[in-house]
Amino acid sequence: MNNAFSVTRRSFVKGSSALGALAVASTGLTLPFSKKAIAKETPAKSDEKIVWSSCTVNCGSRCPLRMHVVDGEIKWVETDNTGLDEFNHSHQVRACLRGRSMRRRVYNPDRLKYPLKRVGKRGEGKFKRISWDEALDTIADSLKHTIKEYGNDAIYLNYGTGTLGGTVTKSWDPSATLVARLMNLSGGYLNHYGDYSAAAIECMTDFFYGGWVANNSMDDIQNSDLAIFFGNNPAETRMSGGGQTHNYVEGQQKNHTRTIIIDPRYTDTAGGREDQWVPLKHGTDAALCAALAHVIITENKADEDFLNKYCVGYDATTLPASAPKNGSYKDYILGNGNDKTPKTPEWAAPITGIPAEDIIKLGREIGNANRIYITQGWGLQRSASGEQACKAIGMLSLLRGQVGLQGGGTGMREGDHSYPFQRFPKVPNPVKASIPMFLWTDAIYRGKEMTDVTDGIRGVERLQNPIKFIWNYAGNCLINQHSDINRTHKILQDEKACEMIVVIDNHMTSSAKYADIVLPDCTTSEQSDFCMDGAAGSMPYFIFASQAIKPRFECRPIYDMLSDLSKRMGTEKEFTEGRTQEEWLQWMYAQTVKQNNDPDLPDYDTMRKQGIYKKQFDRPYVELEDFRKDPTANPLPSPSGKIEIYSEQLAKIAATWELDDDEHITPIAEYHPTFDGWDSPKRQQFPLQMTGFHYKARTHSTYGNVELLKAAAPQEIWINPIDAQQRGIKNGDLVLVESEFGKLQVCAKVTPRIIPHTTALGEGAWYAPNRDKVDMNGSINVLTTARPTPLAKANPSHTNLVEITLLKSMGVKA
Ligand SMILES: Nc1nc2c(c(=O)[nH]1)N[C@H]1C(S)=C(S)[C@@H](COP(=O)(O)OP(=O)(O)OC[C@H]3O[C@@H](n4cnc5c(=O)[nH]c(N)nc54)[C@H](O)[C@@H]3O)O[C@H]1N2
Ligand SMILES: Nc1nc2c(c(=O)[nH]1)N[C@H]1C(S)=C(S)[C@@H](COP(=O)(O)OP(=O)(O)OC[C@H]3O[C@@H](n4cnc5c(=O)[nH]c(N)nc54)[C@H](O)[C@@H]3O)O[C@H]1N2
Ligand code: SF4
Ligand SMILES: [Mo]
Repeated sequence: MNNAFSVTRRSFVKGSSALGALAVASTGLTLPFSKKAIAKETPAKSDEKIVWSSCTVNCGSRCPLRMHVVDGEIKWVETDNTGLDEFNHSHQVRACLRGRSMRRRVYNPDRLKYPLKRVGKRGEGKFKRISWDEALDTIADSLKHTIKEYGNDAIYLNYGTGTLGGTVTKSWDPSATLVARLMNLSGGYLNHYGDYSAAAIECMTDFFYGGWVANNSMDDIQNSDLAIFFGNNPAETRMSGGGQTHNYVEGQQKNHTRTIIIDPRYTDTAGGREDQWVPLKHGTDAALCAALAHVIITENKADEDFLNKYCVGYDATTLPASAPKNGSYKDYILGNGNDKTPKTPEWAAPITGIPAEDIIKLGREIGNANRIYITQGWGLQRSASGEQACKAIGMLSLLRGQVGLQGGGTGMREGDHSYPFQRFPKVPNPVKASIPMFLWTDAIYRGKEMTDVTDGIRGVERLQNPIKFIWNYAGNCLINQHSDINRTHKILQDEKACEMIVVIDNHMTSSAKYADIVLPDCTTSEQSDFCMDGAAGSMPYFIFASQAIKPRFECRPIYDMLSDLSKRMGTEKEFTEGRTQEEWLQWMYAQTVKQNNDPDLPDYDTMRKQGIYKKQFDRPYVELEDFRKDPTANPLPSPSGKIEIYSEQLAKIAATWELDDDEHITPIAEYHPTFDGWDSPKRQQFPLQMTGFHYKARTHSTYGNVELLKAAAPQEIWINPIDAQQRGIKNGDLVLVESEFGKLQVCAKVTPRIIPHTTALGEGAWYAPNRDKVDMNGSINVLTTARPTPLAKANPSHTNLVEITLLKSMGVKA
């Protein structure tokens, strides 16, 4: 049996905590028993059946779970035990501790049991049980009323990623959900663009590359001589044995690739495997990259042939005619631009907190390496200067001509090989208007004021209606996951503003407490679905998750409940096309078999028994390989067909949008101080920067109610010993964390793993306010700002200023 508690040859790594070591155990590394033993099916007892299921939450991975079911109840949970389990050779897709605790989520006391109608105020959590008929009638009436009184653009599908890994049950992106299918058959709904994950980088790459651009897959690190991780922490954010963390650990070891981690925190990805940790102040990557570029350019290491052939705007040679004469990237770096400031290492040192000599050394390493795998996570772009930071990092890969090469890459976030799978067919949305996803609360109270140039509205110049009806399927962004909880609370209190909120979830979350109607959904264990979309490197796969147990209480699958609702909306025939959920699965699989013409694909029944299908590619994925080979035959979708180091479109936006003085949209990547940044005057009152991070204890808020996981990886705020000592705080003490927007209580983790004057708190803890609105659980969004970033209008969730004070000494030794 392979379980997460096996000791691995890396479980001794320094600096990694218990769950970090266990995460490594789940990466499919060689375990101290023979391969044969691993591949063997764990024998089921006679009264027990083993059913393949899946974990479908949004952790960027996707893991199969083998449910051991006795008398209709899940007794324990195992994971993938198939394949050869070798690096880049059909390795095992082993679940992390969260997935392995699925039983504790399915049988959690917080489970929603019946449809509910709110009887108290929004947020109070007072409900009465109602019948399914009453719930669906109420929703149908409200939908019809909203469409008639206001129009379809007053109906909003809030962001929700709780089950994005499903196919029928897919909760993200919104247009791929069954809720969208239902609404589009009745006239549509208000769209949103961007997402809480990566809105800034998505928006910036549209102008940089002409559309989304990823990177080589992480196993390509085996072909690089230098790997640089800018705020990318796969040991915590890609914990499945199926993908990136496995690829990182194995690939790095195979080639002994020199690895540098750039992060304000010493992460689990560092965890003793790194060659160098370069700690920097949050929000200063663009300054660091400018100084690295200065070293590379002045020491003649820039690949000018590449820059001139594949890009526009590096220097005067390819600068668009509309640009100012001194407007190129090279001019900016060397100090010939309007700011007349050369971006020397000495300039960047006080901004970043990194000594100039370290910047010079790193610049030379990048300048001298042949193949460089530069990768960035999304934490640094979930910041007030997110758009600039992600482009600035991308510039390093361009300067060294790494795009489209094996062992090189784009400098963006890792990509994957993929396996085509037929999804549930979409119905087009007749509504064209689209808001930035982060501005949905604004669209409730000032919808009609929002225009293209003030708020990035797309599809129309101005919104015609405020949001009146919210669908919230498999999401906790109504409250927990959206910034500035106290502000959202106030906006949702007004029942005349947003008139109806429907939440479809498995658990009584803080968002569910704000619903007018709550619909109890089945978990993945209670229905069948195809599951996929995990970051899988060179081995894409899909999972046939079969129903393991009957739906609990009165829970119903989303397909069933919305089919019933479609009857009330008069669209049942179009919604179901006459198929049951099982028949849709058969249909999608038949289409997939037809499209792929892959002799290895088994028939439907065999696939169900087999549980997982893996496709092994023979080499790591290379992003933009065709463009690199022939940029004329394979141009990019950008206006010039090339990589736009200088973007004329951005120059135009900068000239036409309404922006505040501290907001900067620039045609090339530049560093500018930002609101709530390291040099903000607000630091007089709130002297500590606070970044968030995605935490191994949970996937956002999901699994946040599993006591075992809370004990294994407690919620705590990281604080450097220097800052702790100044405040009389010792490791384990209970502290009060306060920002301009709210207060919370949490225990302190006093550790040199975070730089001085910066603190860090894992996002996703369940919001639990006391009477004074002080959150008692360490739920970060009582502290964050609802102010969006300038260009993408994205969530700057990691840019915060706080003060921390001691509440209670716990007498725990450091
Ligand atoms: N401060 C701060 N805030 C952040 C972030 C941050 O870094 N800092 N990160 C942001 C990011 S990147 C993201 S993606 C969002 C994530 O925000 P969400 O998409 O809201 O993610 P979760 O909190 O996991 O909420 C998922 C919900 O789906 C429910 N769920 C799970 N499985 C099922 C199912 O099968 N059916 C149904 N109906 N429900 C199900 C869960 O119970 C949970 O309530 O948070 C964002 N918020
Ligand atoms: N266990 C777990 N895994 C997850 C999730 C989860 O909730 N839990 N969520 C999933 C989702 S939806 C997403 S979008 C991804 C998120 O993936 P990411 O956005 O990459 O994850 P974060 O932890 O927010 O940020 C990554 C790192 O950036 C660092 N960082 C913060 N500010 C800066 C900065 O200014 N510069 C630099 N260089 N580094 C900085 C943080 O300390 C952190 O270590 O993770 C996915 N995986
Ligand atoms: S949370 Fe992610 S890594 Fe963990 S089991 Fe689920 S899909 Fe796999
Ligand atoms: Mo995300």
